[in-house]
Amino acid sequence: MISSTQAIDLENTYGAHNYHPLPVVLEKGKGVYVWDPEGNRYFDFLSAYSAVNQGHCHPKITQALVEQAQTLTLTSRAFYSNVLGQFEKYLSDYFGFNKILPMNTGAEGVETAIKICRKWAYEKKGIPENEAQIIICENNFHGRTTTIISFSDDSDAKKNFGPYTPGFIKIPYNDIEALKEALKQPNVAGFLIEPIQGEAGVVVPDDGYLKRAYNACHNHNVLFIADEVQTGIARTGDLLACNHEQVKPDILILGKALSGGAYPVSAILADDNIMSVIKPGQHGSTYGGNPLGCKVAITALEVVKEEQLAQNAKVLGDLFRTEMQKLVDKYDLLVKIRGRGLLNAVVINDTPESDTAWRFCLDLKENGLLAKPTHGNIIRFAPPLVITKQELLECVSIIRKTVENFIK
Ligand code: IF1
Repeated sequence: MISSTQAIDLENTYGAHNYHPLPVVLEKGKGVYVWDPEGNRYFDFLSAYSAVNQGHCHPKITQALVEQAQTLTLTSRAFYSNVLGQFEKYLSDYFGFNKILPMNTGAEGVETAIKICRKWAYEKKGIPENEAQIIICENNFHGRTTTIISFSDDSDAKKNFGPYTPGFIKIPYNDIEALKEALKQPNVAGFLIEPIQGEAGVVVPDDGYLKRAYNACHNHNVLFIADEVQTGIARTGDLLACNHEQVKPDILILGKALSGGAYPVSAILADDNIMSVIKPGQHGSTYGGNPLGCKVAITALEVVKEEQLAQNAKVLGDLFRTEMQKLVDKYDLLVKIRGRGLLNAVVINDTPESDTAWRFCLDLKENGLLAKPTHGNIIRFAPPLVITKQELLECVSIIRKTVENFIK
């Protein structure tokens, strides 16, 4: 066993410095809790950016992983497997789409959706080849591949990674008139959107925005593509964030908690009229649809239903925002609490350039709760959806204590 200091030194010495983690080392996880090598226990209020909705090391998911790992892990798609079709049917019935295309990471899912949208535009909509445009939103986060950062407006994610992929039209988020204006442009193929913007700081659009955006897209024969990598799998108090407005996206992108944080699995879901544009040999990946990931994902989704995680996220999310609003009203350090279900964020009363939110997270860590700022002065609060009311109220007490003792 190595100490926290040793673990940090090793990462700093041998790892690329592509992150600036909070100074805490995690060695063990169970449910809503994680422990460092020294045995200190923390509430995990990040859930690996909503990949661990089912809680750390869920016994049912772990058992499925172990059993399949001792049976067959990877076949490639050169052959069929006995598990992939069952996974595809399970997701088809679970989410209500005819077809599933399995990948591994969320970014691969987004890239796959972009490719399918473009191919559909050329072969079904009749847009001239290489002219397809996809509308995206300011302050988006869809992953870190070269095409995806090509339409990012985060200079850290984008600078010096050019030349960039063309074919994207940027509009403000939550602005239906801007979308309608962009839809008048020629060759628009799709609209790629996060139903709630996660990295931007848990930005929830106005009620009705998703439905109006969906209708506007369909009035122009443009695909509505929902990136639910972070908002999906019960995180926002419904199975999908799009469900809050009864919107069924033309292409749905899932990842993260699709496999409960045990193994990378992502998937793109669409109906036959769209997915049929993909023919053999036109897309795929070595691990996409592997039996191990499929078995883990089926089990992770079973847990969501069996433990009613969406319902729990809705009830405890409302309670969390109610309790946090009391702190916002009482302490000027906290400006606003916002979110849906158990995807929430608090805005700290300082500039995005300040280190106030960072220092507040350091104090939260000392008090036994792990969270991290998204941009500058916004702290995301997203515990595993298995959290109990008692545990949630204990976390509110930790946040309250931290605010009371915080020296700005
Ligand atoms: C990191 C952010 C969150 C996502 C949405 C696609 C992806 C993500 C809506 C790509 C991934 C992760 C990436 C991770 C941190 C985290 C993150 F801070 F980067 F922006 F959650 F907000 N669509 N988000 O949120 O999925 O390829 O990572 O599996 O890069 O540090 P991925």
